[in-house]
Amino acid sequence: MNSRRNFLKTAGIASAVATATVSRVAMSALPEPVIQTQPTTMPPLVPSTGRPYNAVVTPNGWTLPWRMNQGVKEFHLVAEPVVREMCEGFKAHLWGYNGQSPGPTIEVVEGDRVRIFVTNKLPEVTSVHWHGQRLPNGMDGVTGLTQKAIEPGKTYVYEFVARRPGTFMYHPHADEMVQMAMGMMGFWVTHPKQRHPLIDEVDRDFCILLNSYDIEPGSYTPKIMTMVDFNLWSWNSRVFPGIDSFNVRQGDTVRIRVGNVTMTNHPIHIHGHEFVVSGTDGGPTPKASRWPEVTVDIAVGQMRQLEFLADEPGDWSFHCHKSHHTMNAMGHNVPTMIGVDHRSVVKKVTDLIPAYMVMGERGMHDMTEMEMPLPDNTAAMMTGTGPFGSVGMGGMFSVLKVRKDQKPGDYSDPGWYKHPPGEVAFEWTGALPDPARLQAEGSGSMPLTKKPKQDIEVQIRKPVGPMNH
Ligand SMILES: [Cu+2]
Repeated sequence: MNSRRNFLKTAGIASAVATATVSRVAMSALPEPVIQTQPTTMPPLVPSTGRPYNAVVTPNGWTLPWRMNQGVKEFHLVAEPVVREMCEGFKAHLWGYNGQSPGPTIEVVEGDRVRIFVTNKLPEVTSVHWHGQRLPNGMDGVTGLTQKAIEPGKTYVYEFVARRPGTFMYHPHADEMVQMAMGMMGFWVTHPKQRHPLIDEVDRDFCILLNSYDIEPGSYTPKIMTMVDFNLWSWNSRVFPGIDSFNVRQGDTVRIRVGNVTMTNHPIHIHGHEFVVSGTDGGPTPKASRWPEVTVDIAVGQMRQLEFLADEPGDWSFHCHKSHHTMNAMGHNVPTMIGVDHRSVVKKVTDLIPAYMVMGERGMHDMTEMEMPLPDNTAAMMTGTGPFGSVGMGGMFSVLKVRKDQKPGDYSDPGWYKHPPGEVAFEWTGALPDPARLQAEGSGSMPLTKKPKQDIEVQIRKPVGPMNH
């Protein structure tokens, strides 16, 4: 979580790195590519040319600057290997654009003529597909079908008019399984050119791409042949506690644009507020089709706009509701040990292996507090420390911070919420009466024809196999 001062510092680094990465001479006719390698959330890029709009924020990401060339907005994307810090102490060797995965967010206005130069610095061919856009067929970016593959070292030019306002993304349409598993994707927002009956102006506008990786603890590069068993569930290629909080002012209207570039669905859930789905990658939704939700399931390849009024102050969890998607890398084939009394076994084992440690006999929360030796490059499985102790989370988890005194346009982290007296759950210290149980509990719908000789009790055992589906 970062301050505005950090934004400015990293902005300086960005332009210094840019000139070093791609030779200025080699690309004199092209817009100079801007490179950003820091995982800091950059402030909204307020447009200095072209039509005005309320710029978006990409948590732990940034927006790509452009240059105006005779009325055309020119961008330069560089597809290249990148090192992405997924959270503190954990770096992944990915492929991305302009120094990062995901690539920079591209923001334009409905009706803009857009020219995008794409330079391929990957070791294999690529292309860029502009997911959801209305455009001439030959600009659709499908290798072999609508264009030649962009060979390593080559630059291609895409040009089209951003015809439809809304929420879009870009990604390769060449060796897709590998290139998306390696982190190649980015956000695209087309703002409406004038007041739109179905697109409200909002005070805060966020963009997140849901992505997933399979990186063995201690290693750096994703396993590209993985199709379902991913072990890292990320937002903008970051995992909790590496995902910045969503900081808003009480009374702000908030839009969170979400795109799913993983191989499974994600029920995205917010605490303390109800939202509506105001748009998809197909455009804004008709008002009559919007109903209140606190969770929306986002399928593979889909984009959704969540919109709400942030009127409840506090630190509100915002996360994927698949509980194994709010955990980081771990081994899966571990039997459940809840309820197993290890005391007699432990004595015997520690006589042989003094460092032996029992895991999970009272659940897994203990894992969040113990200091376990981890391999050199990995993320703790369940972690993050809040004002009341360990949060015990990882992966697709962040916090919506709603504050009365957050200034308009200020996206910096306000720190932890200070709860008013009497508004925090507290420990009951009085006597605990015996529970009054219903006598009728547990009767079946039909009588058994033959009574079993003895009662059977089972223990729930989870997980029993790979669990990352
Ligand atoms: Cu999920």
